[in-house]
Amino acid sequence: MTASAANALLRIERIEARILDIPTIRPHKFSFGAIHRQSPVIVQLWLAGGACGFGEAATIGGPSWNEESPESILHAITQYLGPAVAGQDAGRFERLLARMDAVCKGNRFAKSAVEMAVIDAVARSLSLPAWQLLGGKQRESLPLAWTLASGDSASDVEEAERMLAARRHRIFKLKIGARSPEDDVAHVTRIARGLDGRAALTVDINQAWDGNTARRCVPQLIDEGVRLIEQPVAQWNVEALRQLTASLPGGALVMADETVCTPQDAMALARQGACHVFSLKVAKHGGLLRTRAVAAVGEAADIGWYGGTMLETSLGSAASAHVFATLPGTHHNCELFGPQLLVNDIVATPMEVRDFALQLPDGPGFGVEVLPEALRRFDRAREGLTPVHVDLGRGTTGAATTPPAEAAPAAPPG
Ligand code: MUC
Ligand code: MG
Repeated sequence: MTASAANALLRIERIEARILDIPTIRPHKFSFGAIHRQSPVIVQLWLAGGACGFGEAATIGGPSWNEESPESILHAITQYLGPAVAGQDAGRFERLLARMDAVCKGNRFAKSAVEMAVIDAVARSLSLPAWQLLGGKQRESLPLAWTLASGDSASDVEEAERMLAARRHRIFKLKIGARSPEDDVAHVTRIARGLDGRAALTVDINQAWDGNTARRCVPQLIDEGVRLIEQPVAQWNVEALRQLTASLPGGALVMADETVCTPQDAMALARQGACHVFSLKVAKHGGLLRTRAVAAVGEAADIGWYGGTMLETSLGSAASAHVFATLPGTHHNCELFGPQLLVNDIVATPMEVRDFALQLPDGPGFGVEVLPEALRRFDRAREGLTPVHVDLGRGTTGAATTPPAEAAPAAPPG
């Protein structure tokens, strides 16, 4: 086949996008509120040669984690990004990103879902795993963290014990920042003492503390054995992040999450020595290629990386696993546990978790097969659900919660 005939097969023919609504197995509590369901946006994209690819962008609690929401993502894709890439050569990834940037500023989550579907479709049309288009894999598996975020210390310890016994997770991220800093330190202390050194502990404060609170409380958390401190201060508060990074005792590490989105953010953090680790997330960076760009800045600045999640289904999680598997440099595990937090999944066979590690799926594209009937079943347009709002009351009390009517009853994970 000539090169131009092969290129004709890669022409983008059609794009569809929809919001799914999938309940979580239990309320998941953040500093800013609790969620009871996830609402990923799923993109389906067809090439002229017949290949079909899927992409996903998941936010958390509508627009409460950052500016984008499932509704804004769907709108950006259907009104601007889809038309900008339709009819174009899917194999020219960077050119497609430039076209999307030309019609739409920001909206990185939305762009990431389109780029993901493009890369899946091209990889499938070549019968290759996506990692081969992203630089080649350097690892087959990644140690997998789980987030303890029920809000209750005793339930969190029980949940962690089940995960340890099943050999699924021995790295636990504790979500704090909703209560008073003193109550949070007490909560972490109870969990750390309950687990008694049998697991690695991380905390994610999701921007809740000011610099003084972080300087006062982070050393107390480190005394209890916490080794990775994620986004303790507001996204803009790079100076407090820098001071903390410069002063942390005992080999503990500061990780930027909400503060590091673009390669330029990464560069600014690197110049100031403002963190030890970047939490990489495909959606917040605007796609798989830009995740690699942020990782490259980190590598050049001797900043480690962590494979972050926005609680995607198996589709977005597998895409993230593919790009993370290609990255060089020092990694600090991954947290692609979204599929386990959701009551339902949308793929035929989820990624395997074995011996505390996520195994990279190696089939064509992202190596997972999306089930069309699952897309129909959870489609918001069909279910008639309203946009998801983060639950403010429940996020701050730490009290037991009742799932809303549309959520299935909580089942114990593991
Ligand atoms: C975040 O801020 O890191 C990732 C894991 C989890 O529990 O929440 C997310 C978002
Ligand atoms: Mg985080």
